[in-house]
Amino acid sequence: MPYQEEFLLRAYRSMKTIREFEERCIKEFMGGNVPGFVHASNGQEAIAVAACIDLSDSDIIGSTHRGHGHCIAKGCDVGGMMKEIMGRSSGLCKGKGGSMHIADIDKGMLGANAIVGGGPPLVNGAALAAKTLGTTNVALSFNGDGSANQGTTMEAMNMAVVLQLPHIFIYENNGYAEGTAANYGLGCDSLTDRNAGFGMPSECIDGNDFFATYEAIKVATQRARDGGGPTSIEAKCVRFDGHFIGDPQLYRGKDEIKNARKDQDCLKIFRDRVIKEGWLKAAAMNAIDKEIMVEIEKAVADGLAAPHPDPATDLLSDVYCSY
Ligand SMILES: Cc1ncc(C[n+]2csc(CCOP(=O)(O)OP(=O)(O)O)c2C)c(N)n1
Ligand SMILES: [Mg+2]
Repeated sequence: MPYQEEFLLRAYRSMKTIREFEERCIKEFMGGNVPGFVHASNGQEAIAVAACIDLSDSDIIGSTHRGHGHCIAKGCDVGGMMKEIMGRSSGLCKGKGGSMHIADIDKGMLGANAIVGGGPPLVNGAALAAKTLGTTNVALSFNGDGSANQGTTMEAMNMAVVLQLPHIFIYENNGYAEGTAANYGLGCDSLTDRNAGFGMPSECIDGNDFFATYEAIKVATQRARDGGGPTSIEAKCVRFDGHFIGDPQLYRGKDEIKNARKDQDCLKIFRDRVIKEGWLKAAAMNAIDKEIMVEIEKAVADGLAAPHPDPATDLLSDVYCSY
């Protein structure tokens, strides 16, 4: 068996936790329990987990506006995240960040980022710190197909090549930037070829396939740890929900999502593969499913019961930080 059972169970647990977390966030948002905007990443779980599963807390990731899955895959506390999304003072960022600004430096989670293309320059900083300090740490940025067109993203790719930074640029190409299809918004046929033009190894893989994604990112991560510089990985994937929760999605084809949920569900694909290969038993995964449902139920109950920040004491704190 090419993978340890413990590794496969951990991968499944992480992906399934993201799926249930997102599906529950959608429900709670629709029920009026979540303020602000929420962008769910259900459908894209395999990429987050494949990218983060081998990382340590000293490896850094930078996320996007669609960042819940990246946080969970990097080890952020699910209860603390739910409280944060609900705007409670015991949330991971004291309820002041919400869905689009979750960060947990102790876990190497530099932050979600509401600025499209805002992440890669920050992640370059983390990668430069690793290189300057002579560690073997790596830094990964998650990017969308839409953010690929931002100047900040392209500047960051160029600088990562020039400085040979240990930065892996992961492009989650879910086919849309808000309501604009990637085949309209990208002025080239292949994001992978465009990124190779910056002078870094560049690969395109099926992001619905956990194993293909894991193997590609593993090679890129090892290259970065060995001083071989940055890599671009484009992972083709599917966004199961709208751009934001509540998006009517009138720009998507009839049955597009129904068909994607049937044929391109990374969790189903993972389950089918590990059962077919005889690597895991369905019963072991079903048991994990049950544990996750309990964990999510508790996260929601705790979140709803937790206090909001107190304007009298919390409004003006954390505005500046001291070094
Ligand atoms: C600098 C900037 N421009 C525009 C927006 C508005 N906006 C938020 S998400 C988004 C689309 C991003 O698409 P993509 O990078 O493909 O990520 P996805 O939503 O598909 O995960 C846009 C245009 C923004 N938040 N920041
Ligand atoms: Mg996109």
